[in-house]
Amino acid sequence: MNKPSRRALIKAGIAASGIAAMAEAAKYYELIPPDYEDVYGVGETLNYAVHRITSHSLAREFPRSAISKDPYADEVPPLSAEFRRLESGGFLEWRVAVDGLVDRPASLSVAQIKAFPSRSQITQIACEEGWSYIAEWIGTPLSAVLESVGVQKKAKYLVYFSIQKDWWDSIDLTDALHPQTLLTYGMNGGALPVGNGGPLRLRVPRQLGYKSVKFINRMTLTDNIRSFGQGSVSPETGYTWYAGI
Ligand SMILES: Nc1nc2c(c(=O)[nH]1)N[C@H]1C(S)=C(S)[C@@H](COP(=O)(O)O)O[C@H]1N2
Ligand SMILES: [Mo]
Repeated sequence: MNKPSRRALIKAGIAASGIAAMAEAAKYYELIPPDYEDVYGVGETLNYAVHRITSHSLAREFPRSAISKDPYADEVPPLSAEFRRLESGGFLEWRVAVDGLVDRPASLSVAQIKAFPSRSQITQIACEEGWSYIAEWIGTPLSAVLESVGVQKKAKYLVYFSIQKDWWDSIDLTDALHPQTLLTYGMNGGALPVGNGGPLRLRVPRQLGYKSVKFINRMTLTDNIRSFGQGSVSPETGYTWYAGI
């Protein structure tokens, strides 16, 4: 059977019976976020599905003159002795593992990440608690890294982890392959400061700040996001898994 076009389906759905049809469409296209079971599940599903079906937009990029003077480094709990050891070695030994549904699992150093094509962009990072700043982020499109390891067709989500215990998150492949999703190692012309997530931070400018996880040391591709709880630490504290802006 040919799938009806998503837009046609949604238009018909909205005309016919609104939310119920929309929810059916979301199910049909597997647009159910991993935190759908909590109190706000229906809302989360509709929000995510609508974003995915109707917009493939870019996050706003700003001129250099808009860069914030003082990029706010949100406080993180004291970092581990292992982190401090890697930091004192200039992060030469830092590795990011890329595994799961890939043809060639890899363990990449920061230098290897820097050998990919680099891109910089000036975007805003916004915290759900109300503050934000604009910075130039320098890194490599995550898509380049994913291409190099050969993401398997059945992969649907990227789950990414921080060296910081209990910090991790996930995004779907639409966002993982989005041209503005960068694995960053630089900020405002210099190295990415530790306070802002150095040596490696995943910048996901199409979503709220908490999806931009600092100190990335592992990324895994999966088709089974349910095996990762609600897909993120955020839903456990009441924030949505999909935090599109
Ligand atoms: N590893 C890690 N990543 C993290 C966090 C954190 O505590 N640990 N905080 C998140 C939240 S809630 C926000 S709003 C941004 C803050 O980014 P900033 O410190 O550059 O302002 O980082 C996100 N990434
Ligand atoms: Mo935040």
